Amino acid sequence: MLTDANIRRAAEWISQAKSVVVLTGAGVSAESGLTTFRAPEEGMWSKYDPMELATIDAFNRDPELVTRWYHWRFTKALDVEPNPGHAALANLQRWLDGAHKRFTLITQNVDGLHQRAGSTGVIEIHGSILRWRCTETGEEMPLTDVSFETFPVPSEAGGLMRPCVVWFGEMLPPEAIEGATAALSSCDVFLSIGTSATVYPAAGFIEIARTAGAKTIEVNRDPTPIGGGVDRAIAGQSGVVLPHLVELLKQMGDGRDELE
Ligand code: BV8
Repeated sequence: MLTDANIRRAAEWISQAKSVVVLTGAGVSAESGLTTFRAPEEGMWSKYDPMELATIDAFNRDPELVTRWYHWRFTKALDVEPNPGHAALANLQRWLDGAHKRFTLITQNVDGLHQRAGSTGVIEIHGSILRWRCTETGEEMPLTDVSFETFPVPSEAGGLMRPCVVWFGEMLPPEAIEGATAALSSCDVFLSIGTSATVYPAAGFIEIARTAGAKTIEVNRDPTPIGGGVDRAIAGQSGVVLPHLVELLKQMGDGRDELE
């Protein structure tokens, strides 16, 4: 079906919604220049599979390698800028807030770009590479308080510093799961954006929304396992589709001036 018709339909559903939940994945940061989990990386990291590195086993086996990988990732994340897709989601939140509708952004991304674009109350279900913690005490601190003079980074308590991300095989933060589940269970529109919908439990979030009776929309560059089951599948880049969606909301809105 024509993408424009799909985007218009999605905008109509959002304008009539009382509660909107968005789940984003690495694809939303792709247009900022951060590679996704499944696109091959260039340079020295091209020979490594992120799915292998993002594990507690990899960290225990080679803490220097994994620490260097995260140092390289957060250095890139801090070097790039949020893209129009991030900005559109922050804009959408302002519009929905202005219309006294609920909006929840759940992200699998750990790069902090949603927050830098102005999104607030972001549920980081896989944590953040901008916070690190001691493996011994669990004490968390911002990246700025961690010294990367040596790899791996020793902690004061005699352990190592690790990023506050959820590795494969690790539990998601209970408060993130609670917040996400509460929002999903009471939403009437759910958007899955820039994710391959292959990592659980996030990939199962759409089922919670569907069970709650929500309209489901996917915005993704490539086909995914959930594309065949959503109410509207919009093929395209989030940095192009999302600003268009917000533009249509402006036209539908009753002169709300929350949209910049
Ligand atoms: C858990 C943080 C249970 C780190 C990440 C064995 C043991 C335990 C669990 C499991 C197991 N086997 C399987 C599991 C479950 C496992 C899982 O789901 N595995 C998958 C591979 C099958 N899940 C877990 O382990 C989770 N924990 O289950 O714990 C438990 C219970 C009790 C006790 C102990 C444990 C933890 C999962 C979290 C892992 N951490 N990240 C880091 O970032 O370094 S996941 C990682 O993948 C990232 O967060 C990433 O976001 C996420 C998903 O990937 P996507 O975001 O979707 O990115 P991807 O590259 O795949 O896709 C990008 C998409 O964007 C593509 O479709 C592309 O087409 C599209 N795109 C590209 N450009 C654009 C675009 N779209 C739009 N516009 C564009 N411009």
